[in-house]
Amino acid sequence: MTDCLFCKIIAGDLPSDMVYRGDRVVAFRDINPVAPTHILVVPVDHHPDVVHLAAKDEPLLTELVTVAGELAKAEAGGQFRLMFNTGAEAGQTVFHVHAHVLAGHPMGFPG
Ligand code: D5M
Repeated sequence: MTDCLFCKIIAGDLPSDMVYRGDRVVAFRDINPVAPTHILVVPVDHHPDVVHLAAKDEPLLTELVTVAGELAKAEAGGQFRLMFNTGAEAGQTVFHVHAHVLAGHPMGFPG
């Protein structure tokens, strides 16, 4: 999608701190980190949210979660929070599905 921020990052039209680039999934550091490790894991294909992704391409969702786990293991020993904000009311601001990988310090819930 031409007006999608994350499509532009994936295409290389906008800068990012890319930490993983596969054929179908990429990952880059969140611009406003809220944990020592805060990575966004993003499918190359545009899906607006995780429910849409699960309905249309379940293997891609599995790959997204697998990459999230590998990055969390490499950066922070493998314990992490995986978060998909889904809908504006839930805090989603970019409507290209992305998994927040948060790790690197103790966390309570919520917060
Ligand atoms: O998360 C959207 C996230 O995207 C939010 O944590 C900020 C991040 N963001 C926004 N612009 C950029 C760029 N340019 N690089 C890296 N990260 C970015 P949401 O769940 O939709 O609120």
